[in-house]
Amino acid sequence: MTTHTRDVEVGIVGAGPAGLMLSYLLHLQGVEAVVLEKHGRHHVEQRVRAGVCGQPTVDLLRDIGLGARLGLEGLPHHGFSLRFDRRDHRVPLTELTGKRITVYGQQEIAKDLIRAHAEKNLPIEFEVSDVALHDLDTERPCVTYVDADGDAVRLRCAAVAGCDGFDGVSRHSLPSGVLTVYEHEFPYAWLGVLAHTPPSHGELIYAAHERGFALHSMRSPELTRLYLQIDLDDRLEHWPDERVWEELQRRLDTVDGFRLREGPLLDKSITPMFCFVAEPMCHGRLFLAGDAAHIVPPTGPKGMNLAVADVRRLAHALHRLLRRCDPEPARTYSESCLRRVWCAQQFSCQMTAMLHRDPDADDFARRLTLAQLRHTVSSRSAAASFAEDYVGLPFE
Ligand code: RFL
Ligand code: PHB
Repeated sequence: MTTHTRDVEVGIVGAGPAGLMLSYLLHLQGVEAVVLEKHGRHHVEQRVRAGVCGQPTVDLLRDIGLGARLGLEGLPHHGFSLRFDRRDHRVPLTELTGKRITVYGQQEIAKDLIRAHAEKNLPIEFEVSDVALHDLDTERPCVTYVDADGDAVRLRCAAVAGCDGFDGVSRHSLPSGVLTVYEHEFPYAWLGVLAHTPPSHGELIYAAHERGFALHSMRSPELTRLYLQIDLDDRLEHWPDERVWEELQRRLDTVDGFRLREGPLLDKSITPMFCFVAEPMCHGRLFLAGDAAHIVPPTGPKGMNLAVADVRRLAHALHRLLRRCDPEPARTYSESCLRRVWCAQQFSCQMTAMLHRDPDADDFARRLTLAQLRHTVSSRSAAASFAEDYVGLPFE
């Protein structure tokens, strides 16, 4: 097999929110990049994942001219409910913080970014395989891969961005001993479903119930997104549609007779609840961003927003490094991202522990959790602090 050689300033592995956004931000700063994605375009545009965008993410999409569809179809929310003791306790986000969240699916952001790439002829190579990173310790790292036509390619770069998520190759390409990994696993998972039925409530509902956590969210006026806490070793085949609805109805039940609108389930998947941070987020000319470097439990909707925060910083750092010969922002990239990451990690873990039923907790610990929930909604300063963390830190 012959190997074609190509030159590009930045090779980006992964076309999730991190990789696509980085490529577009680099383009806006005149830095050329190529995105390499192992899946096809259809898969990337249909994958159901994040739903909640913080205001910094929304503002950035608007600032770079990609906010039009989000403005029309995104659902702005000014608060959400914490439901416990079979009652709603509203957290008025906007009243407490002046900010809001926007419900707009991750795959819609992917579609907007992919379309913007197509309009400007920016390269995204879908369906690549055998991606491998080389010479990361030098100023001329390279990425080898096999393209969709089966041709071997050697991409010579000035920097490589590992935006290939938790299961990607980038993080594992670093020499052993470089990374320190911090991990924590919760003893439960989430079953997520997408239902073809209008939301049953105008806002998100996070329900803490003695049978376990449940979440009512949405994607559009016709699509409801719902989650259930399940056992860590549970499997999809144990959750026929009728059982999913029965359990959701039980956990979201209220004293005044709340009922979910039921409908056909379009998607069903299981997500283990775990956290992970790899430090540092760069080595030589490889920069990790998004889920490739950190996972936060999705209870506090932060993962995609963190990925966007990382690449905003990375685009600036790479521009300074490659166009201004200024290595300083690249040198401090990891440290400054990690500050935000640990803050989000702390919040998401605390929110997870507060809302889920821990199978290993004793009655004393359960009482403490209930006290924490009550305090969060009854003290204005506690609610304000919670709301501030939930909507997310502004980008510097
Ligand atoms: P992604 O989205 O995983 O994208 C990585 C891309 O890399 C590709 N890839 C490769 N390509 C080439 N060669 C290889 N060897 C490759 N290996 C992998 C993959 O195919 C993929 O296209 O990572 P990225 O870009 O860092 O984005 C992170 C977000 O996807 C993630 O943090 C969020 O989905 C987390 N998350 C949420 N975040 C929020 O901000 N708000 C939310 O409401 C929210 N809800 C959620 C979530 C995550 C969830 N799950 C499924 C974990 C709800 C759920 C249930
Ligand atoms: C979602 O709609 O997928 C969603 C909403 C809120 C979360 C997590 C996920 O905290």
